[in-house]
Amino acid sequence: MSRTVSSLALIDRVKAGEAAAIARLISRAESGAAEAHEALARIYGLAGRAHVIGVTGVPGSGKSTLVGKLCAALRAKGERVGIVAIDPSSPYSGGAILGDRIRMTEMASDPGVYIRSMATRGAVGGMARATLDVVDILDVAGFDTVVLETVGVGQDEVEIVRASHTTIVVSAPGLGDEIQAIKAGILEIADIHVVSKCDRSDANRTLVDLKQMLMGGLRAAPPGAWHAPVIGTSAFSGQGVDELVAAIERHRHFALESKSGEQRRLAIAEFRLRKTAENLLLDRFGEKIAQAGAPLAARLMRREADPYSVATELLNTALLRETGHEQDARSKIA
Ligand SMILES: Nc1nc2c(ncn2[C@@H]2O[C@H](COP(=O)(O)OP(=O)(O)OP(=O)(O)O)[C@@H](O)[C@H]2O)c(=O)[nH]1
Ligand SMILES: [Mg+2]
Repeated sequence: MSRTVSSLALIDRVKAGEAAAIARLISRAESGAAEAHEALARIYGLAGRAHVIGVTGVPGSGKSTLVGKLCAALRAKGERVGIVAIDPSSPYSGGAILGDRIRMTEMASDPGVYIRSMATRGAVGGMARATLDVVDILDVAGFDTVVLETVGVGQDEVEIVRASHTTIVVSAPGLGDEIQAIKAGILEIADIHVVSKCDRSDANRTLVDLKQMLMGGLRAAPPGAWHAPVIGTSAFSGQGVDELVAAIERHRHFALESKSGEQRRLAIAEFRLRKTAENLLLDRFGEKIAQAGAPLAARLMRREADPYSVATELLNTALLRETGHEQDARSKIA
């Protein structure tokens, strides 16, 4: 019989960089189990060293390929690299998941690289909280850089990638107008723009278009603000990868030394607080709400009550029960 190791007991092994312990603690972070809360709380206190890089862009823009190149360049500098890939849940990019996994498995034979795919499906609301816990686990495990790859569609993905220290938005030549339109919404979050696939003949056009699009924003920027560079890369020829590594390093220093970098770290902390609180709220009340909800739903169905007042009543009941005023709650509802 194998005894379950407590999450707290995994911490020292995670600190020692033991892959099996890292994988285990990550799974517990993903599951959101209450047993892991104390361990994850300690992990938070130990983390804060790693540089977190978010990579986003529309499906097929070359993010995973670029992350692979970036990872190799950072490895060559002696850095250990953690990669967290958030699987795209949008149906039109679903086909790429398997390919990514295979490529990532190849990279994973290097002990200085740790790769984890996280599924967005089913992780309602909890994905952001889990992802940031996973980043901390990798940080504590000694990975100098942690890269988060998410598809830049859907608010959740965009919010998560914003919770990184340096955000890279990848644009690719030759994508249709419809796709470019989705992209417009995420351009503003970039600290660094990458135009991928610069081995293609239509890449120059994309570079020019993107720079032109960004010109307006540049004029409005306050003095001392970070100017997001536009870097053309080719994963095939290796063009631009060193320039990208240098830009990341520049931005890392900027983020550490500037007022706006501090504001960004505060915004990340606020986001994290909100997401964790939302999770705890669901953990505590989700089941109670489901139980107490059935009779109220019947009233709603018969249109004897409206959804707003019934939902308010439901929340009040759950809250009162939680704080031990069950008797009060019952008499109020009766
Ligand atoms: N010509 C050229 N093709 C590239 C380059 N980088 C990636 N590709 C191709 O673009 C396609 C998509 O690459 P991925 O790296 O999987 O793109 P992605 O953005 O991670 O895709 P999703 O995760 O599905 O959103 C693949 O067929 C790659 O071979 C490049 O530098 N040049
Ligand atoms: Mg990918």
